[in-house]
Amino acid sequence: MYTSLTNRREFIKKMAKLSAMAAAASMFPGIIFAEEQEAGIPADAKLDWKKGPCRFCGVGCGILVGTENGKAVAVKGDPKCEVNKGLLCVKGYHQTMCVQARDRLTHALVKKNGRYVKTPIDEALDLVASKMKETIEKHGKDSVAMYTSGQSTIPEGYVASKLMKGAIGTNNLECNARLCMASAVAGFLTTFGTDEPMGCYEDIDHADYFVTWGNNMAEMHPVLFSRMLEQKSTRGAKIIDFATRTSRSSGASDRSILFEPQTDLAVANAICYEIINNNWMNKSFVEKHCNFSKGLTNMGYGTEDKYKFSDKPEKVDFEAYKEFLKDYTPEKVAKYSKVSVKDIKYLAAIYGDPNKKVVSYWCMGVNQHTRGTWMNNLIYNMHLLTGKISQPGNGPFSLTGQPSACGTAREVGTFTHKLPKGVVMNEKHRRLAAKIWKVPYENIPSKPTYHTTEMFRAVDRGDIKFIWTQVTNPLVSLPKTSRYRPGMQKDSCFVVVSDVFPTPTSDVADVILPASWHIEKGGIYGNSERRTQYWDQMVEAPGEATPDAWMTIEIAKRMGFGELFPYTRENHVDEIYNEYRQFHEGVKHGMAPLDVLKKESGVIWPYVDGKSTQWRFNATYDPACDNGEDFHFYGKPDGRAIIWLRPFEPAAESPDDEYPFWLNTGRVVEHWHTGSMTRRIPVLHQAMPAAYVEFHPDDAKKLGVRNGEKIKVSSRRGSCILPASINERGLPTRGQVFVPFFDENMLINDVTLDAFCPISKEPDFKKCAVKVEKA
Ligand SMILES: Nc1nc2c(c(=O)[nH]1)N[C@H]1C(S)=C(S)[C@@H](COP(=O)(O)OP(=O)(O)OC[C@H]3O[C@@H](n4cnc5c(=O)[nH]c(N)nc54)[C@H](O)[C@@H]3O)O[C@H]1N2
Ligand SMILES: Nc1nc2c(c(=O)[nH]1)N[C@H]1C(S)=C(S)[C@@H](COP(=O)(O)OP(=O)(O)OC[C@H]3O[C@@H](n4cnc5c(=O)[nH]c(N)nc54)[C@H](O)[C@@H]3O)O[C@H]1N2
Ligand code: SF4
Ligand SMILES: [Mo]
Repeated sequence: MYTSLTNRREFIKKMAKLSAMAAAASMFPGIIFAEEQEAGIPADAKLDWKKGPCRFCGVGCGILVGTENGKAVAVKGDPKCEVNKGLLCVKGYHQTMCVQARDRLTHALVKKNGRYVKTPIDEALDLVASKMKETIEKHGKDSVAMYTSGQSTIPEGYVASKLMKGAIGTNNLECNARLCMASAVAGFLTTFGTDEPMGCYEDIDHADYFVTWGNNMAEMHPVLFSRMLEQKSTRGAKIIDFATRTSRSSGASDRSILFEPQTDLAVANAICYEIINNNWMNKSFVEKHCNFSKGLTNMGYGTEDKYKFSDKPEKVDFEAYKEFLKDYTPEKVAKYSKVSVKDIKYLAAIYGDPNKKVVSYWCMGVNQHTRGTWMNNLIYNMHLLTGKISQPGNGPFSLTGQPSACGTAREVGTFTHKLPKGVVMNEKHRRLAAKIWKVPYENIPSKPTYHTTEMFRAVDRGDIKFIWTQVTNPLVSLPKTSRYRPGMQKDSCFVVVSDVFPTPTSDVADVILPASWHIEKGGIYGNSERRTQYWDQMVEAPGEATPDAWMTIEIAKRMGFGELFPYTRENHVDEIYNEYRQFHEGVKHGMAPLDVLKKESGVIWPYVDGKSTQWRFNATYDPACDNGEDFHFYGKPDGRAIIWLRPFEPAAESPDDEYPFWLNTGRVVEHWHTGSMTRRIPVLHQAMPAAYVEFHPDDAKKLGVRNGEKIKVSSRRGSCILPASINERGLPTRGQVFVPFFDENMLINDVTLDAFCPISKEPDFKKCAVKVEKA
């Protein structure tokens, strides 16, 4: 029933009557608009349509899934969902096709004498629970760990946290969102004292300029990008792509400005220098609502085995800030950023013009950065200095990548230091969690243990002896997998992997648990704009595949914690949400009740008196502002946001004589992360069958490299052989190569470096030094 990609293109050509949105969509081939979706569905089909969020990215498009005889046979965009208004991208439209893959995990597999043996799920769960218990008895609570995901649903994250932190009493719970938006969180907390964006997608309808800071929205947030294109074609809004690589986003932008990797720190400071130097600063806003602070510098890159870091921020005055910025005149910065003085001044003038509304967007270029927290702070600086924040069309907007990075990883808090409300270090927060979870307060340890990279280092060292991964594929997605794969293969650690397909991670598992996929279970996600999205189970899961939350509950029961997990299999999503919601009552973070979530295509929090709060910290929109001022940054005790003095510091590893190229890694529109799902969707796999290494044509010429030629990319850590790509999807700057990480046959993370931002602990997948040679 799905239209093929070729039919689809034909169809696009034939489409004459286009809405403004569809017109924008048709400018970009990754987008599928409503009429076309309908055309893929036979007119006589009697389908039962159910709503939910898309399985894939953090945009959080609403989908409608059409089922017939218990099978999902069609997907279309939900026209009622404010996020996408009926639009979808290629991944969204074809998503349910992955469940038809022949190698779907339908039964538990237990490794016996080196071979996987099909095992009844109850027996496999018995084994997992007894191993976990035994390990705790022998080696203590901190010898067991769970590693989960920003793609876990809210109930899944919630029961994982309750089991690990509340019942067992260890903070060994992390998730892949550490690799993704930890720097965004640290940025929010350091600048505003409270997490998540203040604005919402409606900003797109009001902004005059969109500045993207090293991300590729045309491929990674395609439906939002098409909303921006719509504003470009209807209102003349402008898109400025500021990046280290020419991508599809650059091609569709009004201006593409390239910079040398890592130097975004310096350019942001130069923009602030210009804002102040030209008297573009919004003085009254800064005087009323901001403080200035500086923190530790030269704090290292976390590459040592056990890395400890604690910052001691120091308040400074405006004069000190002005003095600090003197190192960042456009002339000085142009020299090493390779951004011209003219372009720096052009960017500064956009932020500085009081009559223009600006939204900044960023994602992994800024977050996966050894100074990722600083880079987040610096983007806020530009908006705070000009007062362009928390108003329709004006604001810094940190994009999330995964469908529930906000809802689950950040709000439920599946990080070592987090609780559903607040952090483990805070006694009040521990007391609240203990009360709602009905566990003794003393159960919840007050010290964080391992962040992601350290967790896998602890597995490698033998300190963690049991690890359970859910909804993530770390042996493809971790940095420096050349170290962590052998670590996970050691006999010292019992490895449990829950997935829907076999992966390079399940290859090293002692037990593989078969999970139900998205529409085969109910769930709740939270997208980039604080929108909570509910869906019901739509089809049955195959074989003994089971919802992740239910498997966690079954383990908890088998470990003797049954009383704390009194949920029913049929209704556990609702029951868990009702319990979880108690953590977030009040004007600052109130969440919508279930009946509202069930009715609507997503609801933005804070949900107060039956209404969503679209712009936080602005008294006109946000009932939590209570200091009598027009703006109130209530995350900070004095209600003021912080403008940070954050210098430029070099990357952890830079090109040198032996390894002369930068390696940048990332994604393509067709594939989702490690490709486990999208490579099993025929149209997506055919459209992008294999990874590649992308060269600048000048570098390719110098090296005599031709398209398709096999190239060995090596670093100090490992190597990977890939076909060369020149003038195809994108174009790195000279001296840089780019490799997407979706292909498990070409593991580029064997090459990447596990250096991280010392504040957020998020690794820098975007920069390390490599050499390239013909293989
Ligand atoms: N199709 C598709 N969409 C996805 C995903 C997917 O796998 N596939 N994944 C989702 C997830 S989880 C995420 S996190 C997002 C990621 O979304 P993006 O961040 O947009 O994508 P990436 O390809 O990871 O990052 C590429 C960008 O990193 C920038 N970069 C490299 N070095 C630097 C630097 O030093 N500074 C700055 N500022 N930028 C730099 C480059 O300019 C490049 O544009 O995508 C989400 N959407
Ligand atoms: N080189 C490089 N590496 C990177 C990045 C980069 O930019 N460059 N980006 C990093 C970022 S931002 C991210 S977010 C991570 C993502 O890294 P991962 O989370 O490791 O990647 P995914 O492919 O999303 O893994 C999700 C797994 O869950 C499985 N799955 C799907 N649905 C379900 C379900 O309902 N239940 C269960 N149990 N399993 C399910 C899928 O089959 C898949 O194997 O990668 C990081 N790694
Ligand atoms: S833009 Fe993201 S949420 Fe929307 S359809 Fe595409 S993958 Fe799904
Ligand atoms: Mo991500």
